[in-house]
Amino acid sequence: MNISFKKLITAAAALCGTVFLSGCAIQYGDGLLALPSLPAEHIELQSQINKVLETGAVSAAAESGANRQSIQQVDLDGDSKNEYIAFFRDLDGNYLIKAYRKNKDDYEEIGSAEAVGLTLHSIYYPVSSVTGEKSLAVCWGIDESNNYGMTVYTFAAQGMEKVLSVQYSGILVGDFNGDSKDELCFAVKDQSGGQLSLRVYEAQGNTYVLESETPLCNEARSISQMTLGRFDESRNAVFLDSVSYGGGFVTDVITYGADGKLHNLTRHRDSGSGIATWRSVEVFCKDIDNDGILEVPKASSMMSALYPDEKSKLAWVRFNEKGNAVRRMYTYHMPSDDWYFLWPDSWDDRVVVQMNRYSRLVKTSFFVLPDSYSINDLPAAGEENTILTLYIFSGDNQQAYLSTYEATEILRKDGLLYAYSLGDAHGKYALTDEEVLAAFKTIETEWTLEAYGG
Ligand SMILES: [Ca+2]
Ligand SMILES: [Ca+2]
Repeated sequence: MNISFKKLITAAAALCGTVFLSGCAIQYGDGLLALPSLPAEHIELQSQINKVLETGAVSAAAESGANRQSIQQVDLDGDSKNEYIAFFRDLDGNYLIKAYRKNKDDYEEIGSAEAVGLTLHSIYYPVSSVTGEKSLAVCWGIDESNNYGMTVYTFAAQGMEKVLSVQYSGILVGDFNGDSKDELCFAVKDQSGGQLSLRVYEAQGNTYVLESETPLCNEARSISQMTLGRFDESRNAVFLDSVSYGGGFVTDVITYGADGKLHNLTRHRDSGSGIATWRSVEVFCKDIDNDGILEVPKASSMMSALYPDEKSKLAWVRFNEKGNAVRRMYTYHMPSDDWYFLWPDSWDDRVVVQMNRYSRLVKTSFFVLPDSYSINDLPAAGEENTILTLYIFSGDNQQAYLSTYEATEILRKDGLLYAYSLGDAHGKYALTDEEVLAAFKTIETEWTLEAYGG
């Protein structure tokens, strides 16, 4: 190939704008980014890609997940040199996947597959051997109602081979059992009864085999989040947060027992209920105390029948291998307003919450109950009994509100001003300014640190 022809291809590729091999990815839907020119080493790859594009196919990119480029470099065989995987959609609307390996200056095609899917949802490269070989797992949207299918391909001398196809409601790819290979953990729904279960496949040789399966709790209706993390000092569990039948949320915590089988720590052994983890607010499992072990939030207030806002008071518990819950702390969680408050130990059940929403103000009062009171004449938050009031001001006159309520600013975020005021001292229930600031947390800032394996 002479120089001018190479230049021509480079220019053509830049016009098409379809190749990107580094972090500066073009993502369809996220805006097109024109490449001024391609690195010389990739020109031969571009000519392979162009052969596919000349058939009328277009490049395709996954709509979610970490691997969203239409051409991806991955070391599939563990020899520290990257292979290249390209995704296309052909004239008939089918997806086309092609894999290439660099061979001196050339790129040879090492595999090809066609697939039918409504959308290209996400792409994973699970580690399939202890020497670092990877397979390709492609997730497809198959209908409009959050049902997905995963197709898994392995790479061997004979090319790219489809070894597994699973329909699922939730997916997590990670090293669950600690053998340095990634398991494929699917939440699957029984088509007739609607029962959800966790199904774990593991890599064996050049394929994946169903290793174990166990049902989720009866209440679990649809998966909201799947997380791989530790449930005690040394052992992993898959945590599945689900929307509950009848409203609210539940969590299944599933680990490997001493018998090597999956065990669900939160599902009642006899009844199948997961009510021990139920809460009405949309809050999912998390390492709430930052000690490396995940806790599960559950509704906890003794007072929620009398004070409806108490439903947002959560106990964060760990489940041990016998399924017994151990409480770590309480929080007051308002996911709709992006904040929570670490419930002081001294407050126990003697402090209750009332929230009032106005057009430009949300006011949350924490106040002390008297020693005795009548259920027919419930105490309300007032000047005498309030320990702490949290405010969220919105709109234009936030500074004026701050003065009016004699409140102290905590922070400003997304056009909102979070503030507080302390009530008169209430003995052991009283908080200092420092304690308020240490206990107040915003939710969004923490979410950005979490990986969500959806
Ligand atoms: Ca593993
Ligand atoms: Ca923890």
